[in-house]
Amino acid sequence: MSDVVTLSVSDRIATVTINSPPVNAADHPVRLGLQKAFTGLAGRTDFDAVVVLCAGRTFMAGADIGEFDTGIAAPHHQDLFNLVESCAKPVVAALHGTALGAGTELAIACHYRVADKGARIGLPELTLGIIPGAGGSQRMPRLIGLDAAADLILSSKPLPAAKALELGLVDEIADGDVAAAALALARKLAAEGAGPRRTRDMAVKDGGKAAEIIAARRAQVAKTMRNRTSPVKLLEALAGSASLSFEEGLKLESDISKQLEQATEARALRHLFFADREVRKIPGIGPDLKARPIRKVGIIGAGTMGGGIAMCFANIGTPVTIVDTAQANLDRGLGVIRKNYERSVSRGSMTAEQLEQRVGLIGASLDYASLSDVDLVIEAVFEKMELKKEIFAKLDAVLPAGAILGTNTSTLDIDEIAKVTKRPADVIGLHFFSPANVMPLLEIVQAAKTAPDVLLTALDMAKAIKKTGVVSKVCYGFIGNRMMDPYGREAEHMVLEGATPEQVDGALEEFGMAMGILAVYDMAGIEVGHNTRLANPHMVPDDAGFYRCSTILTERGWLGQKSGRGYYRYDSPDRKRASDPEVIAIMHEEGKRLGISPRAPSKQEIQERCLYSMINEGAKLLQEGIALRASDIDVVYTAGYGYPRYRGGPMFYADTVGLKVIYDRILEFKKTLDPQYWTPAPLLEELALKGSTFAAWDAGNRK
Ligand code: T1G
Repeated sequence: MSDVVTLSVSDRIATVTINSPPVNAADHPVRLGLQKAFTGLAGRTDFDAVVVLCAGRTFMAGADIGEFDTGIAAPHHQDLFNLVESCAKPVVAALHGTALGAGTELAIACHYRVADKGARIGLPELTLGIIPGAGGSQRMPRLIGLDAAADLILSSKPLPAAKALELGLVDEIADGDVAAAALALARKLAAEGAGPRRTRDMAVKDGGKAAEIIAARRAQVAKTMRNRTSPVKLLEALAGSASLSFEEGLKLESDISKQLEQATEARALRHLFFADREVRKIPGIGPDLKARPIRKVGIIGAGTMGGGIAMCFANIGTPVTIVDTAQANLDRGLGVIRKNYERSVSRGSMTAEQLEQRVGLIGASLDYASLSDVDLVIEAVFEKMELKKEIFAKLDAVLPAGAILGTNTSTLDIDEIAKVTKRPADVIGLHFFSPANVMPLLEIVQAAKTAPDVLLTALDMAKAIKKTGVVSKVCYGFIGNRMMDPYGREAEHMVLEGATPEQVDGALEEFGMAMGILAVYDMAGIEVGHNTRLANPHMVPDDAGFYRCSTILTERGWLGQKSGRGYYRYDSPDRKRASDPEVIAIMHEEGKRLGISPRAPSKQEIQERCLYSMINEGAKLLQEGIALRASDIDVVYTAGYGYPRYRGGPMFYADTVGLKVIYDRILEFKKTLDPQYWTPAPLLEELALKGSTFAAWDAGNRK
């Protein structure tokens, strides 16, 4: 037997145990071990039933995702699970933790399933740009029905055990230990002389309505998963479960899986799976470094950001005190927090008692002395350097030794803020994105003197509050906003050249951005960017067209959704954006007044000018050491800026286009547009000219 899969028989019950940390992924050794176990059982008569279980924190959590890039050796998942299902005696799976992907497919190739009450069971393959390729697309409809299977797989969300029981995906929920419960069921089946109950032999109960079910799901996919291939192919495989024999259905599933696994969509999503985890690996932070405890948090500023950040900590049970200069601000801030929670209760995502419990964790005070026992303070006040310095000096005077001083600034120099304290090593940037209680991205800004254990504490804190923490060094705009600058600049400039906001945003949304950038400005408030540029004149180039639309709109008070108009009009109650001919005329007139030569940029040019200028800036960030990895930049954009995950992020996308293609296009833009913006970053030029990629650069720099 292999050391990752063991087989034992006792009292005529066979137990197959998989023990392959950290998640019992179905990698090659596990597959070999399972094959050996079930091949061995086929030749034995000293058992009447089988239990399959996993050691460690979870039942099998899927195929080994890394294997898709290195090649999947036999035994392949489908064949292996067919072998399990063909066992002549009843096979009972004991599910705990998160049974996902191949783990769920193994479970439904077994004949019975017992789940721990906290277990979750799912088929998240679409999040990796593939479909369940180990029989799941054929067995799941047979077990729970075609429509329920489509729902489960399209959602990519794991089901809690109770729901799985309701659907018939599991037979029992264990009262106590799931292994014991599975053993008891195995004994019962053996005593009854029960044979195997093979999923493959079941009929798809709503198979008769397959055509309408699949048609409805096709409409859903077209609306909510545009530009994606895997969901469309999934429906093809599911349709096959109702129209083909089991064997033909497996063949169809296998053919589709092979097509998808190496397609750009799957490679992009696999890239992000690992990139989302790579962000935690920081040079200088070794396994022996200890994070500081965070038992109580202080927030300075009861505004939107401060309130949202306070909720992040209350949500995980950490007491938090908000400090502001005026009681009215505190009252308003606490009121907004309560309203946010009330919305969650009305949506059913939390209970009334949870609301009270969380609100109970959020204190308020006008006095900094109330922060004398906190482990972390996060300042979230206006973007005024003098104000932040004043606050940090006061914090320095009251906070206990070892407390961490965080600032939520999005543009100001954290090194300068740290200078006013006697503890620059304890100062760090914690850049949340609004609304802070919702947006998953957190830019962790490592200042020049930030201590390694402070950085580690911030990374652990990000994971604890369920944020994706990405480390950035100090520069104007850190990673995300620094790269948004050229992206938005080109979008606005094209409006001055004669394009309409709809054309610009439409092109970007067709690429896959969740929202066109001009509509984003309308949502965030056009004055936000405008005021940041006013506060940082050194960052404004010598170009009258630079963010000129934002200036005009801000000066007119047309700030976007909040004023009912910005780039668009928002007259309907659902705040749906509508074209505003007056704004378009104003901007086109302004373009002429500035002497900007009119252009009618094609959809492709709109995408190239916005996306390539962003990529060029990203290359500069890598070169300057602001971002540690190109893949970190991809995480920032897919977690915080609505960049489509199925494109892999801006730097992965650049590799798929080809850096030389991008480099040549930038040189063309240098000739036809404002040359000050279109000089290829040296790193982009270097990689393009030697036919390399950002991925190779990351690999070469992996410490
Ligand atoms: N393959 C390879 N490595 C994996 C892995 C997997 N499936 N799942 C986790 N890891 C690594 C991860 O990279 C990290 O490594 C460590 O385990 C801990 O993970 C044939 C084709 C299970 C909910 O999509 O969702 O089956 O960074 O930090 O937060 O039809 O991991 O420490 O070096 O995420 O507790 C389908 C993916 C695969 C599940 C645990 N399965 N994993 O979360 O820990 S495709 C999935 C997760 C498939 C079949 C198809 C989560 C988790 P390192 P972690 P966690």
